[in-house]
Amino acid sequence: MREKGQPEDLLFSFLQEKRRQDINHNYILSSMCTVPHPVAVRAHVLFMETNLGDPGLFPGTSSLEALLVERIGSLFHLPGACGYATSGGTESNIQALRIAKCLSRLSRPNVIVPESAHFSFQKACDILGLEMRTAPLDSGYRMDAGEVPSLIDQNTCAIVGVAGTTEYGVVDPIGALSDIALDHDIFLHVDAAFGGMVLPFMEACPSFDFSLPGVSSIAVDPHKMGMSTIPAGVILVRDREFLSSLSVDTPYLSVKQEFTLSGTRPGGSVVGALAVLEYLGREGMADIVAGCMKNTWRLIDGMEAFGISRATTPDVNVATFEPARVPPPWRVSWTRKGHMRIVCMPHVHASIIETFLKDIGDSNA
Ligand code: 0PR
Repeated sequence: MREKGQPEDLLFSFLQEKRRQDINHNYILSSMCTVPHPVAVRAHVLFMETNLGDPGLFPGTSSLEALLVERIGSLFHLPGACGYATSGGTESNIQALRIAKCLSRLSRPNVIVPESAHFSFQKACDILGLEMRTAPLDSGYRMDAGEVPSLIDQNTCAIVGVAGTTEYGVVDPIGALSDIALDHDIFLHVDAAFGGMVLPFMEACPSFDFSLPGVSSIAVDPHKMGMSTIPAGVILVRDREFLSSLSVDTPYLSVKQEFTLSGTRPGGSVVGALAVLEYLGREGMADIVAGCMKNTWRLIDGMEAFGISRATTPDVNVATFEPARVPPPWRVSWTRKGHMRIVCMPHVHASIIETFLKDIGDSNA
């Protein structure tokens, strides 16, 4: 490190130069994150130095984390749901499988995930020593629930379904998975990291939450469609005992036990997540989601007018297409099957979609 410190103006011109190298959000069509809502930024700054890892020192912040869990629990049809704020979908998914493993007390446990599962499940299985069994998808890229029972054996500790898949934006048949989970008495985790902040605000949406009796836990990420600052995820569980199964003693903290994965945890982004929900309410969230869905359909129609067909019809604001030329500086992403993927996040305004369509039309004419 430097022997003597650098003057602030020099330092910040260096930092600003680096920041300019980042891609402008006006061209980012590949991301499930977005520009945070201004109230999230304001709340984040207010709670910048708070640490949820030692909640006894920050009882006000900690009560806001509890309120966030309560708000999302009600949204997911279980007002008394327990949970806490994680660093995002990866941590929530690891914790869900950790709970399932703990509760099962199996020595060689396996879990069943759809082929479309996010790669965080690979990390979770690796860390937890779980065998990962993959269920195939149907022609619409949804988990084929009919194939799940044949993958279950006496060592299966969890089934995972995804509500809003990363690549194709579809919702797995969570209702059918709930029935299977109840029949076999197996933990069912729903990864709604993306869809959890979209589906409840749509006029008609497939069931994916605690209204289905077999659903044991849900992951949802305010730092995706919840427009909070990063990092903000939430894991919710049906039964308080599920989280208690992960508790460890924390002898010198202001609380005596914790069940989180991270120790030190930011309050800023968590309060940011709550601030967005409180400020917008259901109506405001529904307006944002409706706008994103309108843009998704406009994009699909526009691309198909150029002869670039959709790969599938999504349930949420993720559009996928047959491959086509994408001119710079646009940033799209590509699925494992080679489809072009565009996420119509709140920062991807209608005018951005029109400019993108014009550029695509010109370069694929
Ligand atoms: N579950 C699902 C369904 C996800 O889509 C993601 C991330 C996760 C879990 C993991 O969440 P965290 O990344 O918060 O731990 N999905 C995005 C993806 O892989 C993450 C992302 C976001 C990637 C912004 C790129 C990007 O620019 O596509």
